[in-house]
Amino acid sequence: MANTERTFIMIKPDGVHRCIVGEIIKRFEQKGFKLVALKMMQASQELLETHYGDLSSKPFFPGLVKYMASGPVVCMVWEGLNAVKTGRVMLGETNPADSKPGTIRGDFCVQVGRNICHGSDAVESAQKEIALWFKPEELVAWSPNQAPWVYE
Ligand code: DAT
Ligand code: MG
Repeated sequence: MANTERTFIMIKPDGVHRCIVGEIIKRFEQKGFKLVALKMMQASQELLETHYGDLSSKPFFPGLVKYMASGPVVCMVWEGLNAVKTGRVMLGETNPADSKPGTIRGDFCVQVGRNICHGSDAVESAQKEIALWFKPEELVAWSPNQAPWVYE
């Protein structure tokens, strides 16, 4: 069952403008995770305020919402063994200055306020975020041919 853990990964407006969408999708594909849902959209301020609700008291909150609403985002659900934790490792630290080379933030950005991608931080928050950003019918049920080569 753990192989069906799901995480919500979002490419932020800077990642879209800077043409890193394909690179980020490539990394999750190549890792062996299964793409369950994918869409590009312009997020509303209301949706972003809900998504980042836990951070509403932070001084950077208004700037964060403005930045996230400043352009399109690419929203994805990826599934696999330890998808939440491993997804966060693949993204790197919140502050790109602390992110190791080889991680997405470590390789492609420099400042915390322009860190190009979002990833759920726990299984519970992943479930909440997936339900917030996707309708149930947008999650696609399918069996990748590679599954027996990714999992023993
Ligand atoms: P993460 O995105 O790694 O889960 P978070 O949930 O603590 O990090 O914060 C959400 C986003 O808010 C983060 O990706 C970038 C922004 N942010 C966090 N700390 C910040 C700060 N000190 N200054 C500016 N933006 C910040
Ligand atoms: Mg977070």
